[in-house]
Amino acid sequence: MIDTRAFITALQQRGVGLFTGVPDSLLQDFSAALHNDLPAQQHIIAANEGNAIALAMGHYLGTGKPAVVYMQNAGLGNTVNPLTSLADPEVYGVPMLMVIGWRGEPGKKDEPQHVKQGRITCAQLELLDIPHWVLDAESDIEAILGAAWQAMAAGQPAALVVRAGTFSKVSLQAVPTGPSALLREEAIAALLQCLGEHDSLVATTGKTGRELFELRAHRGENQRDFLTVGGMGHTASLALGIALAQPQRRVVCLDGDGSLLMHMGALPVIAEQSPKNLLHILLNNRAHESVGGQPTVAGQVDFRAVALGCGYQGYFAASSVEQVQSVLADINTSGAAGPLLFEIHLAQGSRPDLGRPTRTPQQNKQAVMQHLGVEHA
Ligand SMILES: Cc1ncc(C[n+]2csc(CCOP(=O)(O)OP(=O)(O)O)c2C)c(N)n1
Repeated sequence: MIDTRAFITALQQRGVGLFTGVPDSLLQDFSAALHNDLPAQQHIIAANEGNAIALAMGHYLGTGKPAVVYMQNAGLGNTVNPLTSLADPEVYGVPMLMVIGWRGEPGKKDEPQHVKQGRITCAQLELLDIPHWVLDAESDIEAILGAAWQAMAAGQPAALVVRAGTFSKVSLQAVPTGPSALLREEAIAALLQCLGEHDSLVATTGKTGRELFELRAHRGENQRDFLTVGGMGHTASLALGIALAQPQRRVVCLDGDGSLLMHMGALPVIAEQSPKNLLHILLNNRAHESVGGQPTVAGQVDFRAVALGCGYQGYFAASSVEQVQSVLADINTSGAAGPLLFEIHLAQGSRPDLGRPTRTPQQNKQAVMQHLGVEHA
């Protein structure tokens, strides 16, 4: 196993003064050590992986030193444009070291949304002409970093593809919490009590969908909610698509703060389309709870101002089961026209025995389309 702190020190000794990225469960020890040990200006959790590449470029322009950009391989897609159109040696030629968590590595069991991405990760890096090395518990860090730095000296990004179980355990030190004691699962359970049979639910990537799946089963109800198992940050746009296609039906988007921040540009577009039937619920625990609890910047964002400033028709907030139910009851009786943002302030936390959806994504799609009354083409 690689000592996580020793690895970070080795990077710092090579001149790395900025670590930026989006957290990943496979890299959670690495990001926990960065969070615990580094001053805030040396470790910046970006809203999405493409932003992190750009931040690393700016850092290089200002210091002449490569930054480290970490991510789950699911985030590689978000980086492709700034990599090919900016950092690439055929454009500006900017060195940086990408540290990529390898979910769905071939031969290892993983969830459906990770299988293809895991299979193509190294081939994607080859296609991008990014020199890369696989890092695992047995790797010789000095040799690999030496080779990576040599490659970067030519003015280009390099990457480490990190296998599960590579880094030694580091526990994340307490992150700032909000005033709410409500847990996400309690909030979703309260919502389910107030939503109607015809409402269409779209849940964001991570534990939200997993909890919703189990709560539906627990209530003895048919699975009908779109779980958005991948594509973090796109939940609200997906919900917009359904809402516009089925204006007679209420569409309820269960979003996360990390997810909403990742592609926040969706908000004014949703507002501009003004779907009266869209209820956008922000489950705000101020963290990437599903992958280890690393903080987001959501605690310092005034989402009321954001939503209304983008053109949403209304904003509501709650931080207890009673408030969730009374807000929903008000929305139900008033028939307030959307798009509405309903922010639920949460504490961090989830059940250790939380399961995973037992239906495949294809089965999920079919169940959703059946609920929406759409013939499956
Ligand atoms: C593009 C992309 N980057 C990163 C991930 C890894 N990931 C899965 S869930 C998650 C956290 C989501 O945070 P948030 O939306 O706040 O929901 P929470 O987990 O707190 O409920 C992350 C970072 C991913 N699936 N896709």
